[in-house]
Amino acid sequence: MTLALWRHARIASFAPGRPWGWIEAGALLAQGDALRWVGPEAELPAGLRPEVEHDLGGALVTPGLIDAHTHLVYGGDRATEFELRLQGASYEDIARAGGGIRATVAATRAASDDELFASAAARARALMREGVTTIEIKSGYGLSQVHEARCLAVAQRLGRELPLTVRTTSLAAHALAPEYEGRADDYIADACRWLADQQAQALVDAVDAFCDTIGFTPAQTERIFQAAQRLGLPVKLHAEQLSDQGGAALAARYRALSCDHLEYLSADGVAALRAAGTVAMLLPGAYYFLRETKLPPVAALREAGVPMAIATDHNPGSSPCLSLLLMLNMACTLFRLTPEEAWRGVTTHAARALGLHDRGMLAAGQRADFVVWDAEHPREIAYRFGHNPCRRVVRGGVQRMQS
Ligand code: DI6
Ligand code: FE
Repeated sequence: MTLALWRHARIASFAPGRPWGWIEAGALLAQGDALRWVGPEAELPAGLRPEVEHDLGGALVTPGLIDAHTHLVYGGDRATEFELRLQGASYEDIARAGGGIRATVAATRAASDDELFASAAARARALMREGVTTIEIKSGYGLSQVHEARCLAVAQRLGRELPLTVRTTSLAAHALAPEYEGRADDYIADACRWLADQQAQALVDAVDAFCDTIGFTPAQTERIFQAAQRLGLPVKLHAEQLSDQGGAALAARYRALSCDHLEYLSADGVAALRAAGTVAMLLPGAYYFLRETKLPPVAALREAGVPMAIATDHNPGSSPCLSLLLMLNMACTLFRLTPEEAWRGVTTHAARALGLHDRGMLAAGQRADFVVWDAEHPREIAYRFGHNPCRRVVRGGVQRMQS
């Protein structure tokens, strides 16, 4: 396997031990798709003879970014709903009137596999242009056995056809399918059966649900978690987004990888996440776009040492956002994370939220996924917004220029 050296770099490795995992005058040595060595260039082991050498001219290098919560595969858009909300209708009003998620379900079911793939690929490419190398994609706009499986398969096809790692999450318990009106418990029973099928077809890496007044109850959510547990699949949860349902504590009992949104998270919820080692996934795009006013309890999460991740939550209804870099800035301005916390949120903590141990920092043994930036320091990238200083992306040791 080729040994390739990237030298003359300033590296924010996010490896533990130093702020930012900072390495001044650093170098990275990759063998195949993994990092063999990362450190100060002056300490490069003498015995290693790279076959390829890249001089980065003192540029900043960070791990490849990880967008660990997206709903990227869907048909249509919800621009009309945006107009209605601007005229005063609430997100919940629209959902209860049969719009919202259900409108996207109709458009998704009507789209062909190729149409779903083409629209999702365009969105994925937008994220990748900013240095995203790993992405989680949820189903949840099919809401039937066939359409949920189709959306998961489209997500996996993105991972095969684009230079991107895709992790899929089954979110059949996103909204009640129209065919099941008034029969939410029957829907949950069927969704649990579909999960076994998705697992048998190797379509799914994790299981999620929307536990809220316009979603599913904690009891229904728990039935989904039990089905996931029987199949050996890890869980995560859209929890405490619009109200406090005790969802985070429930998910923590099932050792959830992450609990996501969390604006209405209680002190007990914080303690439960901490005890379970669950990641708190903060989604400033949805907070902003729904003009939410209740902030997630960031100070309490920080105090408790709960790892915080940041993602786009890209979806057509509450966060039609295709910029993880903008989320870095919003995590700081809206949620008061420090720039370093926000960066850990799209690297190390995002990896943990996906149960991935081979990425999220730059160190020997990790995947050679990294980004070369036109910036001196990552804090600058959190500070600017509407600006993309991504210069090159190296994924699995293979370098790609940015277009
Ligand atoms: N919470 C959200 O913010 C998204 N899903 C969820 O459970 C919104 C999905 C949509 O409005 O289409
Ligand atoms: Fe979401």
